[in-house]
Amino acid sequence: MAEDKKSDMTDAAPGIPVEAYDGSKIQVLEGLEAVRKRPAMYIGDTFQRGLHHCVYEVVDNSIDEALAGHCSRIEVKLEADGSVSVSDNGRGIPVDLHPKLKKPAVEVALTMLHAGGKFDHGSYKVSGGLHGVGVSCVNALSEWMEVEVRREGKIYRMRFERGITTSPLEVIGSCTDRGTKVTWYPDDGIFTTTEYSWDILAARLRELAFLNKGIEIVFRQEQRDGAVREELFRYDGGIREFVQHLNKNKLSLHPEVIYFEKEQDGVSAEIAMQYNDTYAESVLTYANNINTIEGGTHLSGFRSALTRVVNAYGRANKLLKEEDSMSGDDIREGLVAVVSVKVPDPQFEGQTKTKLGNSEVEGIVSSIVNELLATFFEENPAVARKVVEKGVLAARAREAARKARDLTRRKGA
Ligand code: 0RA
Repeated sequence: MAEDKKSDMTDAAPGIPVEAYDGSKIQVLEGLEAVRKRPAMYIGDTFQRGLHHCVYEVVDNSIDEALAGHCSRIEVKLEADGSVSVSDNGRGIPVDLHPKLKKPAVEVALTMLHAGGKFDHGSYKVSGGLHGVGVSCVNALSEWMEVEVRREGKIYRMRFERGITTSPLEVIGSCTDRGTKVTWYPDDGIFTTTEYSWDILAARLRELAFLNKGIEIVFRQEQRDGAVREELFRYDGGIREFVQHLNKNKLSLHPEVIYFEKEQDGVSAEIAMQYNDTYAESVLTYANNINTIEGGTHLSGFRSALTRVVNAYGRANKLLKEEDSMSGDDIREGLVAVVSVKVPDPQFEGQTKTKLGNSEVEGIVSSIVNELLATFFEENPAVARKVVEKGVLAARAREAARKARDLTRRKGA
């Protein structure tokens, strides 16, 4: 019986040594086996996407440390040997022994599935990644991984191969700073490519910097010839600057970006918007730093409140004729907006799991937009007037098009 179990594991997870194990070892091996057997279940796929997804997964942990207020700088580095590292100046992953497992907390976090964050009571993970699988999955899918923790004056280090501890936690030096550095080399027996794309990673790191204002994210590549490529992302204006970036090659209708943020019932919402002179709508939505391309409750809450507030302002200020009525589509012509919410327990639905399902979020976002967009309009009447005028023009154009269509059809009959 025991023999069967052993051979099962070696078959399923090649490269994992079989030895005598205790309870937590079995748990680790079973976790590793599951991840290495069906990696796509955990990271989406084993192609370029999945490879890059692993970087996001590790970066998310540092983003969480930053969102908890303990870290201001994150560095992502493509090393000359093909490995990648993510370091931060946070508190450092705890190294004290887990009372039940009798292992350092950092080892638990990096080797046990779904262990991430569990030892940090009182704060919830905000980012969590699209799949939210944690660093232990990335570890399982890496030829090797090393972690360096700087805490309480000491530098700690440990090493893993394909998710298995090969060098236990040791002190390798002293320091005066704090932080965590995770370095790994993806397993080429798992991934179809182990080469990172500068552009793909840079785009996501820039996006994360926009979504999390004030965090400094440095992206570096050390080339074989010693040359260094580096880009720094830091946006103190957050999604306000994101909207400016999206509008940079367009003519904007008003110079100032409309911006507001509020936390209500544990959900925080941040909204930035600016109209341009085109007719296209470009509303990007995020939930916990994930681009919800299928939309969801935050988007519907935003849309309904936007329609209501713009119509109400137009009527109250006599900018709308009795016969005029602006539809949501009219009001979103030429709109560039970013809607970013942070939700304690996000439910992702839809074909690609990029649709926010939490029903409570719709009412929260719509009430925030109702209140704060109305306030913004009262305080910035020149902007409000331009928004209403643009919507009225769109409504009239729509009405004229409908009439022309009807007329053409009647003539044809
Ligand atoms: C839980 C508790 C503490 C730190 C972290 C998690 C932490 C995790 C990661 C992952 C990447 N970088 C990180 N930085 C910190 C600290 C608890 C304490 O010091 O009191």
